Amino acid sequence: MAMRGLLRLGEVALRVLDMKAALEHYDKRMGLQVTLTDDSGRVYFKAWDEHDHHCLVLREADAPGIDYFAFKVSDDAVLDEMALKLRDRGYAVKHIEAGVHPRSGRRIEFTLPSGHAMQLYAHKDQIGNHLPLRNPGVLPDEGVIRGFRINRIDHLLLGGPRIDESAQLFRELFGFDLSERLIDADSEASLALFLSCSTKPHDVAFVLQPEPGRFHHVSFLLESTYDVIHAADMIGKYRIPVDVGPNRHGVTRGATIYFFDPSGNRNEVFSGGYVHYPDTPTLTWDTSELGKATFSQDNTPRESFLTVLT
Ligand code: M3P
Ligand code: FE
Repeated sequence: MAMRGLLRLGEVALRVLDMKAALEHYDKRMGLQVTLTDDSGRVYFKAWDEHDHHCLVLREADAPGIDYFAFKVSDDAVLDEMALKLRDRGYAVKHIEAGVHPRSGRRIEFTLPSGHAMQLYAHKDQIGNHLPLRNPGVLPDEGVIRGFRINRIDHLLLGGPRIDESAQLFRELFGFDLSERLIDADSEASLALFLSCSTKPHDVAFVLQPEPGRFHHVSFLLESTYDVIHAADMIGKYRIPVDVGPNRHGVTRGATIYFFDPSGNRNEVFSGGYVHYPDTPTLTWDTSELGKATFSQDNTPRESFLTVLT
């Protein structure tokens, strides 16, 4: 595939209040696999169909929320290229040596106008997706796909101010497309912006919030729409707090369910959505159809969905 530059969301680092409760949620219920617990007590997870060592890092702290997120890039040269371009635009760029983040090559880190720490890295150890690389077949051994049957990490939604500037950086520097946007029907101000570096409807999104560095949700891909119902059944069985029950987004057209981890961080599992290409026109929603944009099966906006962030 002719893909160079930023490839995908590769890692999200969240704070949790209690690691034991977090393990019950992310490992036992969601079915992510623990690949490492490091000396500092951080726990690293991957989804079954990912090759890289981890996609989620949890750290115990006094308040929930996001420490940083990281995109994987196609090759090492991209890191220097992007560091130069970021510096040209006035961003302070921190260089992180290989190995500081376990099983990872060197990284660069900078802070977005929305207040979020973002990292780029080109290398992370690949430990495999439980299938051989030669004649892989389609199903790993029994017991590997468990819990919510999550295939992989997919995207995240971040809350903060100056979302137009953050989106501009992704478009102009990182080559992302603005796939969709939600604007105020009167002022036309941006309320949410959806950005794609792939054929997915979004890889990252921003929602306008007064406070910088807020976390709305991290989302994981399921194989089928029925798997959303299966996840919802488990969420009910184990009394996991639900934010919004099974529905379909107008934005991105994904079938979705939102729920909270024991620390109040929002998670999403979803399936489907349209295919985005670089020549797909940007879609615009406005607040006169906020319900349809967010939850298209009942056209009803949810107060908590718009206001609860960590
Ligand atoms: C998603 C998604 C908003 C819609 C969010 C959509 C904030 O999270 O996965 O499609 O309106
Ligand atoms: Fe989402």
